[in-house]
Amino acid sequence: MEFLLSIWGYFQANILTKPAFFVGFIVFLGYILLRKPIYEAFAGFIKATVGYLILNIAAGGLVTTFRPILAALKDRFNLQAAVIDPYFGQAAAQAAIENVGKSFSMMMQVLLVAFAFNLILVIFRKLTKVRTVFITGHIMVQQSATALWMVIFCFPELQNNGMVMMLGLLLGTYWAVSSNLTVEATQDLTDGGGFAVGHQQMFGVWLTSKIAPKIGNIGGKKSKSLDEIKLPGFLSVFNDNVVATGTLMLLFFGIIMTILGPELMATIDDKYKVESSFTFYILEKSLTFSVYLAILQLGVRMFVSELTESFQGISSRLLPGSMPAVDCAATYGFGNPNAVTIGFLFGALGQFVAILGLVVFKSPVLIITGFVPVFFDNATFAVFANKKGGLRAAIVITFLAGIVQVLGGAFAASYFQTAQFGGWHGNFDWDTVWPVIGILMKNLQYVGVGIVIIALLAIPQLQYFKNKAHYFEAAEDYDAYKAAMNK
Ligand code: ASC
Repeated sequence: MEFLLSIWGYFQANILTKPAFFVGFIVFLGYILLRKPIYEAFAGFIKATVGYLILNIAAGGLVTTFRPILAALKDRFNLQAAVIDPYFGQAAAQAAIENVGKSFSMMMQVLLVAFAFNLILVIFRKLTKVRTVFITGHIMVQQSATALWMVIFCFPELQNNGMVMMLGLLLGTYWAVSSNLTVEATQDLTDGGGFAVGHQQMFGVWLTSKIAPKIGNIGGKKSKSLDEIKLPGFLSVFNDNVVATGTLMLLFFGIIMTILGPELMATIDDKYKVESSFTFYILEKSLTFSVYLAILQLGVRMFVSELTESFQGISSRLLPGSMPAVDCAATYGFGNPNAVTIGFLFGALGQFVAILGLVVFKSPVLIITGFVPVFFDNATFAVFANKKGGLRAAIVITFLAGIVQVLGGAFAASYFQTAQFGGWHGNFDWDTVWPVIGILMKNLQYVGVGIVIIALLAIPQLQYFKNKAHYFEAAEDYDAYKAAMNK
């Protein structure tokens, strides 16, 4: 048992929580299963891993550059507020767990049970109808932290082993079922890219894919897709994605950094010295956004094309009809690049309106916009919404999502008592689905956990029931699925 746990420890530390390698090895294995020569499998491993590392650099750059800027609003206005962001959420959860004298080290076993349970659900997919394996490791770690605190909060008496088993089953079910919900929409967006979304807003992606067509076609008035919009006259410079994003981010972060002021900026960014020009500092910082977005798309294209081809090996020989569920940013390489920017801006607008509402109505918990949810969730929603319902859907849905993120986040930070530790997870599913799960667990205890797991497991059954003939085809053979759906 010790030996097995140490193998798991190694796998977890070096591969599972490093999706770049995990994806690389999956690509390698996929090519081998497709009986490609070993050197081609090797080449695939390198390209997929490098592609994912590029994506990491870009996503990490965005997060480390822009997260402190938004979070600094809290200091600027001397607020007692919870930041809705998974990094703050993870830190708050950890602090809360240690505050009640429990150990954070249960995480390793929780991850093992949850990941294994996800795999089991896929292996028995004929029965369970689950098609996706969640492989976005750093997200799995963040979610385990928040969920561990929720379970400790709801079951303070539970012993560690019981905690690990219960949480493992709960998380594994959530990973499997929620990512499975995104299969059809993601395949449609990527024209059979061969992956699903395994991140923090899968219920939101599903919801978007259902309501975007309706919003995009209100009263028979069809919204234009971003791809069809060609701005006239001098505005035509904004048809270029780099110009559009650069200008909008300059406005957005320019205003925020001006509000923060040079002294505060110098304390959160040691590269800035108060003596140097604040104007050019703002210019450079803001335009970095476009830089990272461009890098991100390059990385996505690289690993997705390898994954698409090689995963056929896995889905034809090892786990038929299955797919990997990866980072939401993988979708940004598809659809209109300006969708990402639109989603961020209208999501932020929705969040700001909701925060103003909290202030006006004297909410006991105040919220500060966190960069990860406001950007990555809403950019993802906008990409899907634009595809299914055009610009109107992208704007309306992300604005509403921003409001939901703040109100749901404020509720959760207060209910689960992490506000006093400075944050809440804050991504869409964690402002909607998870608070409901938590309320059920707190009030109905084990019955609540049972209800949650059964309700989650019923979701793929319902999906299957609606499209029995082609449900597995959507993952297994997209061209056949598309042909059948177009009929
Ligand atoms: C998250 C998180 C990140 C980003 C990244 C987006 O939720 O923790 O670092 O989103 O995964 O690509």
